[in-house]
Amino acid sequence: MPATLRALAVLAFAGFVVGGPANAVAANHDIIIAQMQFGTVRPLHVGDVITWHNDDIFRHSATARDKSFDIDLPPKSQKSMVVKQVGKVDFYCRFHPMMTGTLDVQP
Ligand SMILES: [Cu+2]
Repeated sequence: MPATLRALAVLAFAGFVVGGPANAVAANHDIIIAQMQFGTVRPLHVGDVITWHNDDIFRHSATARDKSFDIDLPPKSQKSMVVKQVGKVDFYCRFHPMMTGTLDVQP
């Protein structure tokens, strides 16, 4: 193909790589714990930050079944963590095992 077209193709490819999901800006996600339940968890990407908010008057935790994280949350506290692994991770509260949720992490 002509050199100019090839250059355009290379530029287009570079643009795709730079703008691709791997370089997406990390998003912040708030997961609210209230009335003994974990709130909505939106789809996540590696590098995103989750801030867990415990709005209850009880102590809770956000504990991964695969032990990849274990966040202790005293009443009316909040803590942040960076999402590091791809896949679905089920989590629960160590103090109230009926409280459960799932992180769905894309690359
Ligand atoms: Cu709890």
